[in-house]
Amino acid sequence: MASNRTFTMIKPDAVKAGHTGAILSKINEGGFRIVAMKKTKLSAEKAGEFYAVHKERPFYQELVDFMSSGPIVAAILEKDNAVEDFRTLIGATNPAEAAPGTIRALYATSIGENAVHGADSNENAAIEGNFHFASTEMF
Ligand code: 3AN
Repeated sequence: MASNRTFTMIKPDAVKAGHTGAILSKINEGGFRIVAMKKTKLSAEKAGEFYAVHKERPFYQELVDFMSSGPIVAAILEKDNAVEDFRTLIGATNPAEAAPGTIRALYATSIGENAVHGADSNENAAIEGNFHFASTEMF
């Protein structure tokens, strides 16, 4: 059965460009309920830990440097079929390939600086949510 929770981050590029409010509106209009949310900044060490699964990929260091370059907004979101529906709402990793109207089509500038993160499985959604939030911060 599909889990009803996913995990997202509004990435440093989108926060810096002032798109936080617009992206939260899209999330709201998409029918997601906010379970937990905070604005924070990842250290390079924390960003490296979060993206450890990509350690062997050529863009790993670039990704860690970018994700620790400025504040992000992290959130746990709730909706039926949350992981899949959220990935539909954000669009393809490469904004040039993202469907019109998706968050990445609207706000991402490149494949590396692509405005938002969305968990890719129920298992990772739970791991990533627990990485950023204590259970006492989830409502
Ligand atoms: P998604 O975030 O859509 O699940 P992944 O898991 O393939 O995409 O990649 C994780 C993150 O790594 C992306 N959100 C993006 O910021 C970065 N990334 C992916 N591919 C590249 C690339 N070719 N060059 C630079 N950064 C990349």
